[in-house]
Amino acid sequence: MSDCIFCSIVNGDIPSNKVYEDDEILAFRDIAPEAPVHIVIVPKLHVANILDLDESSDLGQKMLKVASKIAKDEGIAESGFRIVNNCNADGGQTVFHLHFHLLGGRNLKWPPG
Ligand code: IU
Repeated sequence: MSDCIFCSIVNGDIPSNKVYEDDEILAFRDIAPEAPVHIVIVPKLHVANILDLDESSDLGQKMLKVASKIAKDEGIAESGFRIVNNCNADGGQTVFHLHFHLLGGRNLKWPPG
């Protein structure tokens, strides 16, 4: 999608601090981190949010597996981490290209605000 910021990051028009990439998924460090480790995991395919994920697609599962792998690589697996998906206005979604946040490196409070 031409006016989507995460599509521009995926296609390289906007630089990002990449931590993982494969044929279907890109992960990069959040520009406004909320924790010492804050990584955004996105599908390369433009999907607006989790509601638009095709039922037959295994993309969500693959994104979660990537999140776990990155948590191990970043050294936060043992201490603990959180995977977040914000969906639509009340969920706090600001970028309408599906993404999971991987947060860790500090004691995260519950519930989020
Ligand atoms: P949200 O769940 O849609 O609110 O998350 C969007 C995130 O994308 C948010 O944490 C931003 O800081 C982050 N982000 C980014 O990492 N790079 C960007 O160019 C833009 C947003 I725009």
